[in-house]
Amino acid sequence: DYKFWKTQPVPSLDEKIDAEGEIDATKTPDQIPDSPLPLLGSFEWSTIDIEDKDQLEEVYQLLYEHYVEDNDATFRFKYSHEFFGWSLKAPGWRKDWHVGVRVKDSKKLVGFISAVPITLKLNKSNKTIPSVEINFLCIHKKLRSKRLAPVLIKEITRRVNKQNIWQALYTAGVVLPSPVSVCRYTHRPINWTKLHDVGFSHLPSNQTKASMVANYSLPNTTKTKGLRPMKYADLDQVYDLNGKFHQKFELIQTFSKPELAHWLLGSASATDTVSNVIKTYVVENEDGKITDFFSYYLLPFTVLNNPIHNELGIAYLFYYASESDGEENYKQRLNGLITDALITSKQFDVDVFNCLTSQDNSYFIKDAKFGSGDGFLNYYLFNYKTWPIHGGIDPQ
Ligand code: YNC
Ligand code: MG
Repeated sequence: DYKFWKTQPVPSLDEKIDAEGEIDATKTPDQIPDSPLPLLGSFEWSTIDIEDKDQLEEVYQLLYEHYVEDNDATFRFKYSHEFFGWSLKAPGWRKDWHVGVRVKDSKKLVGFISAVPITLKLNKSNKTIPSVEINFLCIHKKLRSKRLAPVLIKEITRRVNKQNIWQALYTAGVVLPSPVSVCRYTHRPINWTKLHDVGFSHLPSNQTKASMVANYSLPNTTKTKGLRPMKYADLDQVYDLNGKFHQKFELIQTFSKPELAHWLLGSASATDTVSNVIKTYVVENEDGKITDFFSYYLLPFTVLNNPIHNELGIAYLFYYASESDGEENYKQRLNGLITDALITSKQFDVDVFNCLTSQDNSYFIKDAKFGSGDGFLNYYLFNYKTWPIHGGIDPQ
């Protein structure tokens, strides 16, 4: 019955939304307490310095063992140190938004929650909202159901409010009051045999293993003329293309150029370092103009209790944009681009390529052989109500 969520500025599940806007009356940072809520006697607050290798390793270990699993507890998200750097050190990041809870005596890290700054934009009402994205809420398995999560949520809220930010975006598999949008996960097998071995994909009774492998086989080379990895020098063009493309969606994140560089190249400034986490490709035409781009991030699963495999390579479709217009034309273009995304992902040991039913993904999901998964992702806004959103939205 949502004892905690009932007390928070979020719409209730049965609420009829009749107007858009903030839920709580406007406050100022000086009305917010200067110190954290007290924790139960045996725990203490601990701001995590993720630039310190040992502390980053502690977050890694906590999430490696206790973070999100699939419904059957066969797989668990495996975030790498590099992935944390990418998602937690976005431009404008703050150390005090990496909040830990430790056991007082042993100093063991048993809880975590994080925020990074983002800018939300509602295109219908043309409203821009400085916000945060909340991620990596995690509590040690032995300390579950002790109402620690609400304490972590209230503490991150306090720290964010202190910076004069009053709205947040977050996603979860669980249903809470109240989703602003719901997307379904879809999966495109790349290495069907391995997916079958670990129990991710099943053999339909009217098929053979060989016919499944043949069905999902992909060429070795990409088809779109002018496709190549994105470079820092492409940033200005990609920025314009992305900005124009996103105008059609109802709820989007807007980016500064350093932010876009961070999210698409793994670094906010020019660098030769290639990210192992985020992969972005552009299409450059004969005149040197960038006409399309796509990106995906790599986030493996730990395979739990399997004698042969301990990791599953997974790519997640991230941002993309295309200049092509006319529905048929655009649909074909998108299909070509996504097929190329699948092909490029093979070199990164990807076993399955995932995407959500967000953005314009319905244009290619079926043709590119993505199948519906059993997982859903709910999108939430904190302290802001608006009508249900279709498509658009951060694909994370
Ligand atoms: C969840 N995922 O309903 P009620 S996603 C939010 N997000 O409250 P307890 C959640 N709330 O129903 P446990 C939640 N899961 O009484 C549960 N809750 O109102 C609510 N799992 O607390 C739940 N990571 O401590 C209930 O539960 C209350 O010990 C119960 O801890 C929950 O990062 C959890 O799935 C999820 O580690 C930490 O199960 C634990 O079970 C766990 O007794 C595995 O909590 C990992 C996992 C969640 C991933 C994510 C987004 C989090 C968003 C949090 C909300 C942010 C609001 C905005 C704040 C900033 C505002 C500004 C400005
Ligand atoms: Mg708890």
